[in-house]
Amino acid sequence: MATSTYTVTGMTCGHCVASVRQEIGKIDGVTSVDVDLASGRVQVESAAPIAAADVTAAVDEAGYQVAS
Ligand SMILES: [Cu+2]
Repeated sequence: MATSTYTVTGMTCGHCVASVRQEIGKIDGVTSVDVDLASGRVQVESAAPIAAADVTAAVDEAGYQVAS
């Protein structure tokens, strides 16, 4: 089990949260995605460690950015 945390910018409502959750959830091995709208913190749990680039790409796909 691996957990990684990211900060996502640009989310403004529950719809944004749902989009981010859905895109990250498509990544192979992801078991849970926790998004805090107020802080932009996204916690990703996966069976094995996943590449940060995959999460960045998924967030990008949803229309938001991962803060570096
Ligand atoms: Cu929104």
